[in-house]
Amino acid sequence: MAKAALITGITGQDGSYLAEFLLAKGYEVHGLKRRASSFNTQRIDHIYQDPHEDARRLHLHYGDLTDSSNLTRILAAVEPDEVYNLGAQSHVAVSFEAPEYTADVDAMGTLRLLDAIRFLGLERKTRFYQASTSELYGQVQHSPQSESTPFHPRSPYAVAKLYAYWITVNYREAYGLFACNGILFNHESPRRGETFVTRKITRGLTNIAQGIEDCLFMGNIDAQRDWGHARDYVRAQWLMLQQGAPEDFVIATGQQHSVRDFIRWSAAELGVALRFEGDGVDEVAVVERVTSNMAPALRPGDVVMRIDPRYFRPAEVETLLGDASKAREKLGWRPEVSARQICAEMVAEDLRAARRQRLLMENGLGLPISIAS
Ligand code: NDP
Ligand code: GDR
Repeated sequence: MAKAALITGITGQDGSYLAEFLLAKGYEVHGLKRRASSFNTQRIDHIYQDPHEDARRLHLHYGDLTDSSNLTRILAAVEPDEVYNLGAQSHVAVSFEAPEYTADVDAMGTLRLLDAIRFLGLERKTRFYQASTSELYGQVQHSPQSESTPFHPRSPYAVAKLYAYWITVNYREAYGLFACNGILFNHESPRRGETFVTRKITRGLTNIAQGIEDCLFMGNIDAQRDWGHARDYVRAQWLMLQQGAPEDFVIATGQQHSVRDFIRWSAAELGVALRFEGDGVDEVAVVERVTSNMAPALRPGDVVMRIDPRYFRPAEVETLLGDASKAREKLGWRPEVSARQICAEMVAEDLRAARRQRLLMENGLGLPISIAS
């Protein structure tokens, strides 16, 4: 019998890669999808299977982490071997604007799922993965951060995820549930949401290079992150649920770069050398040289990035760097893609989209795309 998995957040970056990964392993994959006024399944359209096909192995269920009765009904119907709780209001800056909703989905949503598993008597059958985060470390107490580094969350998102982390540990200790926290550091891909910093940069700069936009407006470009590839990280999520006993694991590359580095690399992928000038809110990125035909709209002296304080956060996480030794030793996991390679892959994808958009616009068929975050 094929194993069955339920993925909340299947329409998101990680959910789409995990669904592909589990289908390739022969799983029956069930996904929770939110009702929206327009289609929100673009990331999984390529693996969609028609509900009329008898042999299909991907099933989507309407649902929401704020709705217990619906979660209970889906769990009762699917009786999954594995649950991956990836669904979340996942944007840190947005969590300052919608703190209560973020807590409801990210903290209470996790409790609702765990308690539904218990209520249905599935705690001996169903293994549970919780999408925990390096944001738990927030104001970091020690570097690099490992499973034993103390937490100090710095946003409503991180505080909600702290509750989710501990309720996962609690259901493991109290009820013997096979439940694991993956403390994942930032991971990116061409499927990354457009308002997260890496995708905002690759999409913004490719649009600017093609003459679709004029300038990228950024927040704190001194922030330092440990960026890995989402495809590498979903493999770690699965590995955690295949162990003999449930444990929590840090997943990271152990390499750190600044947002400014990511801007510089993205421009370099387009054959554009940038110079950063000025300080603080007056800092700008200026084109120094253009050495390719990928940026026909740019000339030396053009300003392609400015700072806009609206993108500063009320409390910032300045620096994150992970120590994934435990995952390396116990899971045999290691990252295969570097931050620089991820940047190249993202720029290549976004350049294709920007060129398409420019062709449409030149033929009177398209409107400029907004790069606001
Ligand atoms: P995304 O923002 O790409 O995806 C989030 C998913 O959650 C989407 O499918 C979204 O649905 C769904 N969702 C949002 N609100 C609800 C709700 N109320 N009920 C049900 N589903 C909901 O996130 P990622 O794929 O990047 O991240 C996956 C998980 O991992 C998240 O929990 C995130 O917090 C966590 N995480 C991510 C890291 C990263 O660097 N990517 C690092 C560490 C942790 P819709 O498509 O309809 O919006
Ligand atoms: P993060 O990711 O907050 O780490 O959360 P994000 O890409 O949003 O920000 C990373 C850093 O870049 C700085 N920054 C900007 N960020 C955005 N979004 N837009 C900007 O214009 C900008 N300018 C500078 C931020 O201040 C920050 O320091 C992500 C999410 O996926 C979470 O769900 C996950 O838990 C963590 O990663 C690990």
